[in-house]
Amino acid sequence: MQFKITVINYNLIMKHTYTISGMTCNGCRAHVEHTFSNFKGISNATVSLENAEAVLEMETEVPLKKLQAAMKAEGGPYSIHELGTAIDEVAEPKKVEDGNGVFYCPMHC
Ligand SMILES: [Cu+2]
Repeated sequence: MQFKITVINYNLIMKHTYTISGMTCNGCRAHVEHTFSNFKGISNATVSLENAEAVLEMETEVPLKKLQAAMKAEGGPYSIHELGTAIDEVAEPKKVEDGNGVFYCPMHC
């Protein structure tokens, strides 16, 4: 008896959008993006400061808990949540104005 096994190699990329809280400037945005860009299983990460959202592209489902752990391990006031379910568990960082309308990020980024 003979078996013929055909492997179909398809590239199915899932895109998931998450809510990110704790970002106050573009440096924060870059930091979060960097964290997830280097995360195993994630092929691409795009973070929007304006929408407080991250779009993560992955080939296999990465559990939210793992993403949250990665975010926590990075330090900083950032956290990742299911889209639209961010709880304000992180106190709003204080913004300091220098008189020229420039805000400084508490993360110094
Ligand atoms: Cu920042």
